[in-house]
Amino acid sequence: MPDVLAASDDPVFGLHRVLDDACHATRDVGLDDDALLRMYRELRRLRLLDEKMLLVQRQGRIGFYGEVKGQEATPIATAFALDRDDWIFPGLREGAAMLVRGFPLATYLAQCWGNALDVQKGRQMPSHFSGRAANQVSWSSCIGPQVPQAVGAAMAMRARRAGSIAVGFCGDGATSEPDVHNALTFAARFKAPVVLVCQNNHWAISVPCRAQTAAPTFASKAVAYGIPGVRVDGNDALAVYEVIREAAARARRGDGPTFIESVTYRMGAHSSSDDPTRYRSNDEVAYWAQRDPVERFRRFMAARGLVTEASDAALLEELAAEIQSAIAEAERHGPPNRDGLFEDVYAELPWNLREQRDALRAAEPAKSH
Ligand SMILES: Cc1ncc(C[n+]2csc(CCOP(=O)(O)OP(=O)(O)O)c2C)c(N)n1
Ligand SMILES: [Mg+2]
Repeated sequence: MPDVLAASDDPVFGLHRVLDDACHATRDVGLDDDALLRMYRELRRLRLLDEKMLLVQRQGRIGFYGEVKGQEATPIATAFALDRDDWIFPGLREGAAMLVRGFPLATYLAQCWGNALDVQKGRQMPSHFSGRAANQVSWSSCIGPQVPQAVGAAMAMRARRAGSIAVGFCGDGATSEPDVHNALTFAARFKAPVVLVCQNNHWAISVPCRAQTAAPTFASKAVAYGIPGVRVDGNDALAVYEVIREAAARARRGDGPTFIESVTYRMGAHSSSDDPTRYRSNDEVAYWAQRDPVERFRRFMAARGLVTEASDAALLEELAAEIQSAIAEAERHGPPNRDGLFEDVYAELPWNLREQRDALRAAEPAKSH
């Protein structure tokens, strides 16, 4: 197998890296030790969170879960690279960006139960994390729409002179959807203050990324849209941080969008409903396990003297306790208020919905309030 993560300077055909093969940083990306430790903690937390939540799903306590395993660097480094007021439009695997912004873990996890603690009031499938308090919009389950949504939001913010930008994510599979093409055309033509990121994790469920396009790389598509494209090592959190920061600064300056291909690998299954052993080889998985983004960052931190075996063990213990208590808190809530079915669409309920709401209240008075 050719080395997919070999460093190269060409922006759209090469690969932008900061960590070298020995996991040393080839330059300073402007994060101090405190920020690096926080970034490491977030990477570790997300890896452990997935592990624990998958067990929760297997125990039948939630119906579905979408793991991020192997792709943690992109959502975490993106959140570090953005301003707090910027809007995030995640796809399936970037929802945890909002945790970096301090969104409470139990409330975040309650989304998977769709219960009374869930800010979405139980209206979404599990693993569709969002929160107005964190400026993060839920993805739509359909593949692709979050990209035009990010472009529209970015243009709206410019019209309001808000000074913020938007970041929209999609997968390699989503690039075959018309929504992504429409969004890129529009964003480029109107210089929308947006950053668009394609996480090329090499698979769209069981379809390999090479089956999605005849283009040699996803980043190279940017050339035809007339905007800069960057192909970055998505398993190198420092490289992702650097390119997102630069693209965000460009968008904020009014110079328009950037299309970023983050080259990574989905180490786990597509979701808790998938069995990847039916369509991909163990050799491929082993190749990428050697390039695990969390392990590479740990090695970088250890070489810098910021992480030791003892500090790592203590961190894992602390994170396990934090996650366990957040899961217990999330799970303890009852179902959402049934009246919520009629809220948040109409300022004033039309007569037919009023009738339905009243009928529901009359049928189950104890549960509807
Ligand atoms: C419009 C649409 N078509 C098909 C699906 C079914 N589906 C769900 S996830 C997925 C694969 C997405 O692959 P990719 O965009 O690479 O994202 P990844 O899951 O790899 O993060 C598909 C086909 C869907 N949700 N929406
Ligand atoms: Mg994919």
